[in-house]
Amino acid sequence: MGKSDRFGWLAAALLVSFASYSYAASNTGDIETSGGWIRATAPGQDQAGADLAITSKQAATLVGASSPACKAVQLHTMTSENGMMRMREVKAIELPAGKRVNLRTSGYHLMMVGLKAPLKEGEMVPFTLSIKVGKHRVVKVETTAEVKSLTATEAESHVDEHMH
Ligand SMILES: [Cu+2]
Repeated sequence: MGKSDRFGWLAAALLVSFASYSYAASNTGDIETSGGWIRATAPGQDQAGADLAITSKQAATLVGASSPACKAVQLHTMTSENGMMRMREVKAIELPAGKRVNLRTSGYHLMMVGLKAPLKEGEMVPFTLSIKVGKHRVVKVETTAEVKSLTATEAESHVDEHMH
């Protein structure tokens, strides 16, 4: 092994350890998502509400989302007004440190707007979440949501019944 080979090997080892260090420091490893699902859509349906659980080790804020399956993804909140479920867009959803936040049970959902194709049972839909950690940094977190059948028990929630 010549001198330059040895240097090359050392540089490679340093690069690997630097890469794993910067991954840990990016904090995306500190944010976990689970249980993403969307109800299958009927032909012609333009929108769909997706549910998801997010756990962040540090206090963070969900500030946006996108998906290649639709034109835009909005953060929606749901409230009951005179017995009617209504939803509106919000700019941010708080993710308290160490707490698993289930969007739907917290009164939120990801609203997919402008679906490019009907969502069919069994499909996995990719999402990119923009999560603000600390005051200035926004990390991108990749996740997926499974499309469940139109008759899925979980889908019999008010998510799809509320009005715009
Ligand atoms: Cu909505």
